[in-house]
Amino acid sequence: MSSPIEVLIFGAGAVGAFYGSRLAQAPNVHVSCVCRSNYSAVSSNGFHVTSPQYGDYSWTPTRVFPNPKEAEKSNVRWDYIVVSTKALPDVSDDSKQLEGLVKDKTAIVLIQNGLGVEEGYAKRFPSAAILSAVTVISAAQEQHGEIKHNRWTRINIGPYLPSGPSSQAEQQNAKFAELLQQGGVKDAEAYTHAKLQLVRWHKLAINASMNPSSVLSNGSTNAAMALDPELSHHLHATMLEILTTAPKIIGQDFPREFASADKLLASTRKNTSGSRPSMWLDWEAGKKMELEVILGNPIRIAREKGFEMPRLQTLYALLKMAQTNRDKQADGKAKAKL
Ligand SMILES: NC(=O)c1ccc[n+]([C@@H]2O[C@H](COP(=O)([O-])OP(=O)(O)OC[C@H]3O[C@@H](n4cnc5c(N)ncnc54)[C@H](OP(=O)(O)O)[C@@H]3O)[C@@H](O)[C@H]2O)c1
Ligand SMILES: *[C@@H]1O[C@H](CO)[C@@H](O)[C@H](O)[C@H]1NC(C)=O
Ligand SMILES: *[C@@H]1O[C@H](CO)[C@@H](O)[C@H](O)[C@H]1NC(C)=O
Ligand SMILES: *[C@@H]1O[C@H](CO)[C@@H](O)[C@H](O)[C@H]1NC(C)=O
Ligand SMILES: CC(=O)N[C@H]1CO[C@H](CO)[C@@H](O)[C@@H]1O
Repeated sequence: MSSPIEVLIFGAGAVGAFYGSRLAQAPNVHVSCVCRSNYSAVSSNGFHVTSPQYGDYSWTPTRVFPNPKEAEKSNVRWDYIVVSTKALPDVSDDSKQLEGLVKDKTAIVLIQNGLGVEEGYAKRFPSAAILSAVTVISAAQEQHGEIKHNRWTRINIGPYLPSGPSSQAEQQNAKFAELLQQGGVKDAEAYTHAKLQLVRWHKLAINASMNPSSVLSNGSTNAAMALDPELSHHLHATMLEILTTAPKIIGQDFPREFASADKLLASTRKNTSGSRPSMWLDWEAGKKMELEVILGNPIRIAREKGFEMPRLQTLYALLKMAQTNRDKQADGKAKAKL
């Protein structure tokens, strides 16, 4: 048999561990992980996944590392390094962590929300293929190594090629989508650079409108916001701002099958199950929100091309200051205890 395809998952949280466990089912694929807080649990017991679609199963990664340095010492030549940390460029530049791991022919796969997540990797590793992926999965890691897949598996992946085609990146991109399919993810699909960027902007129309608005209105559910006349007007206008700016930046219209702002809001109104955006959950937990990739980067990317998105800019400015104030207060409280 030919030598196995070596995949390294960097940031084995809910998303990374779920897709890692699926890739491991494809023939002749080895999947290893870099874990952080969950290292000891995962290195002794592996992962346990519960899923309405794939059932309950255990998954033991080929190798488990406590940090990237240990992964480097293993001397494995990684075919794919999957990055599935939360994208927090204002907190840490995770691309730096991959130095020493990216070799000739290593492709870097980014499974992260938001916009502009690729730039740091493309700058640091100019000759590596960067594959950009967007998922709609709902999953959570509720305890060390315990992955709860709730619903949805769809993942779209496209080579990040802002300066023109590359047959190597396109080939690696198609292969990665095929491995996911072989692992049972039937709706994994390979896209072009432009179409994948349009997917990112389209997803942003939901996240960049709903998430900050939920936090700024002190934890409204998506449905409550879409049902309130003033808030619904605000969400609609914010979505339109994003959906009309993106095609001007990318130079291509949204494919017809992508839902309009009206449709997105109509389906949100129907779902009264009480779900709140993950940004609200992060805010409540006192964690840093994915503010830069959901709000800051899109505003800056548009501005570089001469476009302003004033509603988005307002949400960004207010929320960023709210986070700064919250963190200052928390620091103050921590110091007072000492
Ligand atoms: N969960 C979902 O349903 C969902 C759906 C769609 C998109 N997404 C997107 O997918 C991305 C990942 O989300 P997630 O829910 O999987 O987050 P998560 O469960 O918090 O996973 C992130 C993982 O990365 C680890 N990590 C971070 N920095 C690390 C480092 N320097 N070294 C080693 N490990 C590191 C974290 O370890 P620690 O525990 O030590 O912090 C954690 O295990 C985000 O961009 C998110 O927006 C998530
Ligand atoms: C936000 O809501 C919580 C309850 O979820 C409440 O305790 C808190 O006082 C509210 N904060 C503001 C500023 O209204
Ligand atoms: C509505 O949201 C809930 C919780 O996020 C989810 O369980 C349910 O499947 C959603 N319903 C529809 C119709 O999308
Ligand atoms: C983005 O929106 C999706 C769909 O509403 C949601 O599942 C996800 O948690 C959101 N992501 C963030 C970072 O808030
Ligand atoms: C030991 C430890 O910190 N475990 C963590 C495993 O991952 C979940 C979800 O990311 C955390 O909530 C746990 O604290």
